Amino acid sequence: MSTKAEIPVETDFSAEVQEWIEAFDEVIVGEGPEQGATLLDALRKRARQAGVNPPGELTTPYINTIPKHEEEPYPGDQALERRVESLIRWNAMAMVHGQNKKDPGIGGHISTYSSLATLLEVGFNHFFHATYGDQPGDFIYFQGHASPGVYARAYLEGRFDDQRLANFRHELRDTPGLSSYPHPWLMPDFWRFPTVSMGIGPLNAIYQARFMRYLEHRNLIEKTPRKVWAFVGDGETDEVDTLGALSVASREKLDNLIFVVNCNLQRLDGPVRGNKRIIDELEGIFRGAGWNVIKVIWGSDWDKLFERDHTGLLLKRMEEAVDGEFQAYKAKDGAYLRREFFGKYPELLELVSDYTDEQLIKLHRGGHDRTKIFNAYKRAIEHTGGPTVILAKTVKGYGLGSTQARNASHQEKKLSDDAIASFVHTFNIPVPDELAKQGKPWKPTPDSPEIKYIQEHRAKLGGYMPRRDVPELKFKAPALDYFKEWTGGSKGRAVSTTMGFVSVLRHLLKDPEIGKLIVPIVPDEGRTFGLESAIRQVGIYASEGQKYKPHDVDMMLYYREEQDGQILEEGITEAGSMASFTAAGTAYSNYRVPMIPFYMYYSMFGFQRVGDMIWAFADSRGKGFLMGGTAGRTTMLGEGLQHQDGHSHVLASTVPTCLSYDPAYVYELAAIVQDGIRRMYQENEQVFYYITMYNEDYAMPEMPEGVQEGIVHGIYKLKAAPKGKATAQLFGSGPILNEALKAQEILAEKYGVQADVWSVTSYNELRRDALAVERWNRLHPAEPEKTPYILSALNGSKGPIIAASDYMKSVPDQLAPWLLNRLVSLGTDGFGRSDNREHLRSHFEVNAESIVAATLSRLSRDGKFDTAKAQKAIAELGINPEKGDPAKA
Ligand SMILES: Cc1ncc(C[n+]2csc(CCOP(=O)(O)OP(=O)(O)O)c2C)c(N)n1
Ligand SMILES: [Mg+2]
Repeated sequence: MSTKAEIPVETDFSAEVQEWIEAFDEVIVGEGPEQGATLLDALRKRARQAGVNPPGELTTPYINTIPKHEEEPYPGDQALERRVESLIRWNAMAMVHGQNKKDPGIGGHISTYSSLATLLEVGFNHFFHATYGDQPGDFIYFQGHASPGVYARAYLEGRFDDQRLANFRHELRDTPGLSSYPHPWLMPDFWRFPTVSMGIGPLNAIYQARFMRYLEHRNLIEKTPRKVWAFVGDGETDEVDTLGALSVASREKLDNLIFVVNCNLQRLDGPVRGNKRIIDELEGIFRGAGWNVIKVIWGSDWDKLFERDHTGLLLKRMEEAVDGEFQAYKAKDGAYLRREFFGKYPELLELVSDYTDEQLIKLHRGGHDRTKIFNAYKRAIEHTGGPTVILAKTVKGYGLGSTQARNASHQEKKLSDDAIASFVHTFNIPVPDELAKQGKPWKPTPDSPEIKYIQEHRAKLGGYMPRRDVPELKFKAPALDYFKEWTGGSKGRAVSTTMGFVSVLRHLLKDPEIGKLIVPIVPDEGRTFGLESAIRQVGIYASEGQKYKPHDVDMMLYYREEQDGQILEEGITEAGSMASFTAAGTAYSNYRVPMIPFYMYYSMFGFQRVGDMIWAFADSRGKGFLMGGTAGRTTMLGEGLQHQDGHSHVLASTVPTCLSYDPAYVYELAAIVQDGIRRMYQENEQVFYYITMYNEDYAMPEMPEGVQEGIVHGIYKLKAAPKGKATAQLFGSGPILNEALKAQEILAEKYGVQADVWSVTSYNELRRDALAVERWNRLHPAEPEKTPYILSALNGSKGPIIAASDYMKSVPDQLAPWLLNRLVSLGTDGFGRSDNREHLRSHFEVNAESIVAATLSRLSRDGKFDTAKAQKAIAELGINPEKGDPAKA
């Protein structure tokens, strides 16, 4: 047992507190630490009873965080706002309902918005700024499935007419449609942030808030009270993406970030936490991660009951009930609630004895109570030093009669006539009878009090939301000449394309015009790519600067963190890095500053790991460069199966706006980057780039004359057959181009076969061009045929084509339909292995010997080379024809 003397004494307590401490010490010393713990536990419970939330506890009682006596009165006209909200509810429902009547199966959702309506409306009327002076306003990430409500508000505001609503999920008609969910690609004047893939919205919102700070700290935008609001489903919090970056927000003290979790207790199939309470769980998680948590659980009409209850039983009963029960209370009637909830304790039954069943069922949840929501939002925007989450308890399918709080609510698209009648009655909708019966959208005239009210409130907040605009940018991209150090070759020095890229990047960072716009992003791979010099040059962004003296401070390339640092060193999070890339790549619209992000990462951990984030980036009309480092299944040596990427180019080809390149030489890479900046920022094309870069060192040649066009289109002839006319064509990409060049020599010297060598920088782009040309030809049979770029480039070159790369065979195979000669693809299908490049290339059959063997074998089958000689050559080249297939190994 410890003695009093052993307990270290805190001296800075007040005398009064000191007495308490001494008393506590006595207990520990006299009765042992267990008794100390019991005492603490008792005190904590006592504190709770007295309404004191002991600091350090992760969950608090199941009541509103803001007590009634601290509430401010609601600043708006509640009755009028309720009417407006009812009209929006009506129109959202009528739009989805009508569309499904017209076109069964077209889908749409009514239950998500019905739970979210008040949470959004309080924001639209009192909080969401479209602008701050001449600066852009707040950013709102809407729950994707609540889109019908957002459209219905825009309809009341006069932004959409009846025809536009009639085109909900009818996007392919002559007039503009309304996309199913928030998609900036489909509605570029309206939506800013795609959110419907669960988890992507909240993750992007966190990094958006941080990127806003980054731009402020770097003096690229003005500091404003601008907020990022993310409306998140409670079911959506199951996604690791939703909760995985919470600590970023608290660490970075993002008080410009507000999450509102719509806790309607349900997801698609059923309850989110039937056997527990999701609000408690989320409170613990967010609080533990350092967020300011505001719970909005009960509506104002419960306040009276809490005041009446002197037994503490009401709270006790609430904390006994689980979400499955809370859901059932709203799916059933007042009698059920009385029996099952209040009925457990006679004192509680007594508490509501003067309430009718009708009154009981109308007891509101906090997320449907304007005053509670207003106060929570107000606290959230006033909170400083960190992010806030509002956990708002709501009812899924609120007010939708027999659809309310049912497990099947989420899928509900159409209401019965009875349900419509009850809807009109519940919300007291002033819609004319005829339209009500037909379930048709309706709005009052522009001079009605409802419309005037919302117009005035929006005008006060700077205009309509959501809205996306793109300012005209006068951007002048550097010409190719600007990169002459890199197009000039490495003068015999062996370097990698990665090293080449980093020096191109450093050059860009120094540029007096566009240098400040460059955003290098890296997930803890800076050293892998040799970024140390850039770290020294522009520093790593650290919102609080560098509070410590780095151990390597006396070295030239020390680890430099700065409040205005330019590099985003994200730590080990490809998803987070992608979110930063998204914030930076859309800054041209969101902040009116054309930031140019270069996100460098292990190519293996890109498209296949965060592919959905990349898809959302494309939907967002993002611009920038994804730089897939340590690329190639055989060039990335040693690391084995999980690191060696031989397929990211296949995946890149699936994203419509992604232009992907696999350059072999630094001059190719420089030409692609130059063209990319021009196309994206000067010509304002809606594309982005994926460029693979490798870590194999070799001498980089000087850029030959006249190849710039070929590089950006995807192919050019690098080296014609050494002696006379070629009878075979060798395609190479990335470092495997060097193997093709070696093969060209072996073929000529040992086997007397002449071959041309082509550098293919992008099969994906060549295929897209060929598909577009083919489509045009197909649709214009009477016109002279156009020729795809690949065929004009080849210009009648003779002989089979042997295409080798460090990527899967399906990459070159994409061109097969258009090539006039037989294509033989060599590639890295199959799982990687840990070994050196020589063994890897031999294993995957992409080395020079395999290219030679493939060429001779093809020529012999075409009757252009002796078959016995071809067989013998395979042995001479050291290839075992009976070895296992690497694609299956
Ligand atoms: C990544 C992903 N997985 C699955 C879905 C399909 N889905 C759409 S809504 C939904 C349930 C949403 O529940 P919740 O987040 O609680 O939102 P609520 O509609 O209840 O407000 C699911 C599973 C999706 N959109 N995205
Ligand atoms: Mg839900």
